[in-house]
Amino acid sequence: MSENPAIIPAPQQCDLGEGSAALRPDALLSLAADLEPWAPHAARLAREVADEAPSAPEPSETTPTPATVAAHDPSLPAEGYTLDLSPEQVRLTAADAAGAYWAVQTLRQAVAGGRVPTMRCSDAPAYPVRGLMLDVARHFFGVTDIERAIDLASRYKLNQVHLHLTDDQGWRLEIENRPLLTERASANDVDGGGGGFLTLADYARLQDYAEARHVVVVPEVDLPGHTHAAQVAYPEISPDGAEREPYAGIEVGFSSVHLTSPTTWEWLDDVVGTLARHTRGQRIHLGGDEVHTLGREEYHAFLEQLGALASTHGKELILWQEAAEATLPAGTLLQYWTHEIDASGLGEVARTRDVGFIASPAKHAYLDLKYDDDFPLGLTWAGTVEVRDAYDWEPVDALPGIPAESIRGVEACLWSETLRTWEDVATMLLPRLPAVASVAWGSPRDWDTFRTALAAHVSTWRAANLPYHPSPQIDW
Ligand code: TNX
Repeated sequence: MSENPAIIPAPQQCDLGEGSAALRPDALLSLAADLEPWAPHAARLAREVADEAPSAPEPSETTPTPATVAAHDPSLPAEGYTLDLSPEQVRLTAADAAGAYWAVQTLRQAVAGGRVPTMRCSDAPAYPVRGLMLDVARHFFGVTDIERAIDLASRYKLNQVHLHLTDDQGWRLEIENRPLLTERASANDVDGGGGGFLTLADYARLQDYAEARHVVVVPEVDLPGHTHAAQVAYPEISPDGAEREPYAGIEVGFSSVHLTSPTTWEWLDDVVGTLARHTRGQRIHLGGDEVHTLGREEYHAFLEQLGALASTHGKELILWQEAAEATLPAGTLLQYWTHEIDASGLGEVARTRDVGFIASPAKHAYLDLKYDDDFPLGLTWAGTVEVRDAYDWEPVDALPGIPAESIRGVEACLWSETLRTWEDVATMLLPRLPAVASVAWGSPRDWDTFRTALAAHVSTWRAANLPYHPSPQIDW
């Protein structure tokens, strides 16, 4: 047996054979040509891997070019693939274009020094929704940084990047008919700094970039709370109608829009309508978390009307777990994040309503929490999250009483109260994002194999200029 290749997330099944073979650029290019008609993004990635591969020996009589096959096989599970690598052949089959893309990501990781081990892998994700959330509201991160986050997500086979676009401190997306949101409510952040926002053209460009990596962008406008910035721009949607100054603190739960006024609902129609018209994916996230000023009934009535509005605009919803007991449109996904609010009713909701769950339990998946108490960045409200905490957990055990079949996904969340630069973001994501991605893929978990594989990934992070935290849990 050869040494385990450092593939993260670990494939469902990989059998290693004897020895290894040189993976020459010409083999990758021929694979790319086979992929082009049905998996063009995978073809592009294969060409990139060919460019990255160290120049291998010229083909000779003793080292023939391996035969390449890239075949579409719809009988495989969604996003699934098989890879069969040997000195004689590079054979890839995939259920769909996404599966082919993930297969090439695996191939890219398996190539060490231009050689691939002889191996046969058969792989598919356990969960259809595998996400990374980035908070661009507390501190703003623009197109370049978001593209970097998309890149990192797709390297680790995550297929969703969720952008938390609005919060008390700032509004970060242009909205049709509502110019004051970006004119008056975007130039602020947690430090009282300059903030920023995405134009709808930026948003389209980000979706192009994501699509080319088999990632869907899910935009979040947080409602009805976390809306102080929106009320700075449009005081008429607030409960008291009063003018407000920008907020630069990190308290939560104090703001809410006026829940029932026609003025609020006209504004909501512009906001939800813009999101729906400009988002290519099937889902938008409308928040629903931490509204400490509201009564239960008025909160539920608001969400029910909001759900109907999203349906009118043709989108399905994701909401934070607090929304669970409202009557929501069929197919809504609820995002579980904390055990600190009463979660005892969620199992019942899962069993009796047509909703699914995304697992983002803070103790494992909140990558804005500190690695340890002395870490300079991050929060500690749910404790600290070392690499192993992010790796060693199962969604069904972390979500109280929710049946396994209701769990549709796993998402890592990165809130940005304490994160100011891309370097801060990358340091929080690496090496914990690959850990949560392993849970999201449903990889067979083995801590020692994972630690060894992580250490082998450092060279690729260095090559991509990505800072990481040298956690003492890993032998770097
Ligand atoms: C909780 S998660 C929040 C955010 C904070 C985060 C910090 C959630 C739905 N609300 O507003 O930024 O904790 O970890």
